[in-house]
Amino acid sequence: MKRLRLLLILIIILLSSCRPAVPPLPATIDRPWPSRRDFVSGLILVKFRSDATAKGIDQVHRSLGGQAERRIEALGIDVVSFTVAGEVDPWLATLETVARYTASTIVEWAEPDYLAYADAIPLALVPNDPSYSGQWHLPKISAPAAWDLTTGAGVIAVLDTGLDAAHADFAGRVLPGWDFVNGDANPADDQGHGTMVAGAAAAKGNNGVAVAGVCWNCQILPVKVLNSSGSGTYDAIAQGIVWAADHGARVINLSLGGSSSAQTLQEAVNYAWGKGVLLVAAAGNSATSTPMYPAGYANVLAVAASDQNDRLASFSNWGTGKVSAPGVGIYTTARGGGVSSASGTSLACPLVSGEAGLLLGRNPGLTAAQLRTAIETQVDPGNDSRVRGRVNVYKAVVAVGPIPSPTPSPVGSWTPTATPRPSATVQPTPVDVEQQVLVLINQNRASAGLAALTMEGHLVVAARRQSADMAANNFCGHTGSDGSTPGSRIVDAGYPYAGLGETVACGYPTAEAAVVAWMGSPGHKAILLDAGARDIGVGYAEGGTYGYLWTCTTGTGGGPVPTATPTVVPTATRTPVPPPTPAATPTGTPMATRTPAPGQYCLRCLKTASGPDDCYVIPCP
Ligand SMILES: [Ca+2]
Ligand SMILES: [Ca+2]
Repeated sequence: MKRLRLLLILIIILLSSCRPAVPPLPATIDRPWPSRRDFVSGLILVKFRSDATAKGIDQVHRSLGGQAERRIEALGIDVVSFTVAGEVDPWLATLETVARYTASTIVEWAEPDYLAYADAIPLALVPNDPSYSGQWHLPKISAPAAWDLTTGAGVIAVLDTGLDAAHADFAGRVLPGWDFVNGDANPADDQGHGTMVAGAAAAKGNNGVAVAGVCWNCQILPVKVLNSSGSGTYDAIAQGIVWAADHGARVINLSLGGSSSAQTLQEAVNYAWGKGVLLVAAAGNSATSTPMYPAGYANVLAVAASDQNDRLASFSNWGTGKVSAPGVGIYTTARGGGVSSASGTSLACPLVSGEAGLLLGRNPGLTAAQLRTAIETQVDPGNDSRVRGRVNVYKAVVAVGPIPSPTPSPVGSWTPTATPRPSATVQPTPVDVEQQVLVLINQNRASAGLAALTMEGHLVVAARRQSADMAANNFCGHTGSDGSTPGSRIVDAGYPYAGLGETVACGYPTAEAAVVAWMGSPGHKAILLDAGARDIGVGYAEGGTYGYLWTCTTGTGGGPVPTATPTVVPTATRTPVPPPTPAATPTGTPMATRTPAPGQYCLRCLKTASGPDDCYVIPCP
């Protein structure tokens, strides 16, 4: 018996030593893994480094048992399948495959392919009659007054279960779409959710049929990303977002959400936002302030649901930065014709997408950021402090103004205008773009419920020093050509050492592009959205092969060191701030901790997949 046991142990040892070598796991995983229900078994999403060769990628797939299924070309993300053996827990198999891919030197990152769900709660069908009288939500948001000024314009992409394009309330306004669930050109609705959502945004009004939407003249781009049971993969949603942005959408409606944040979804969102598309998403129906995705991303306008008394709907997610729109008992278009009624943030979301269409009808030149600002600021207070306020369509339409009609010149005095000057000669000055960065960062902070940062003269000196250094010496990073660090530059500038950190961006031609890039990167975003930050300095310079060099230096407030001689007078508008709060401990893998004099602070750099590391300045442990 004893011999048998020894033999068994020996066999086990031999089996163990025969296992193929597995690359080491990454040192840390910087976010909690989501619950098991939220992923697709046998699929993961992988981003290879841009310098990876086809041969290298093929070797990785072969050694790890993966197979490339398709590629989201614009994002450079591969959908990879792998076999899950019958006796293995599919979730653990997915985590292990993700970890093995992540450990490859030619992989930037890998993640599970998560699932998102439609956010509507269907109610009873109502008779197929013209039902405007039941549409309480339209007078509530002052849509009738807005229709006197415009009935809208522009393309709204509806990423959902598809669309019943034969419904009379969409006649003549449905563009050719795509079905990313079944891989065909017919995004027919096999569930009903998408048709309800599209009608809330854009059903034809005043046509004697069914219901009225908010934007009567918007074109609808149907993109099917949810299946017949109302769920969809992040990979399909990301493909749909990219496709819609590339096919003329000015607005993308996302009445869906998943509990997991994911790189693939975020990169798709940033791609569309970077192309000037407004993304509007349902906040979720979980009655929590915990974000759902894509609603939780900085570049997405999240919409909560309110009721007839402007209170938050019982099911609605909330957040102080979010707008609300009616989402209880909403009459809208039904699959197969006629009218249906439903509740959910899925119904609140398209009212805001329709609002964006009305704003575009009033002023087609509005940027996505301008649309968002008008929608978020032109709200009524509502009756619930858990959200920013309930949208008011009329106020927003008035706020964006009529299109200025050109003043006719008297015929006799008309002279040919000079050749337009190249845009380079009318570039904003560095001070202008530095201010733009501040405004954009503060918009992102407001969306996250955080206090605005104040431009601080000493930090401006530190930030401009780094941007000028990068421009003059043609590099992109945190260590200056003179050996200075973010921390030493803050101290040199005379700011008391309660500094937080520095972000740099290289090669982004506009303030908006630089801020979008920062917000799309978890490390940079964490610095700029740090709850403990009070002050900021922004520096901008041009030069070198990068062309455009941006630096933001943040501090916890407290103003200049009393003994130092400031080289720049702090701005007059600066208001007193509370005593500095301790800097948040950054997450990630500490790669190096240096302790520069005078020893009050430490620089902690986090390894990034490509480019310079993210560095934070923290109080020394
Ligand atoms: Ca189809
Ligand atoms: Ca109608």
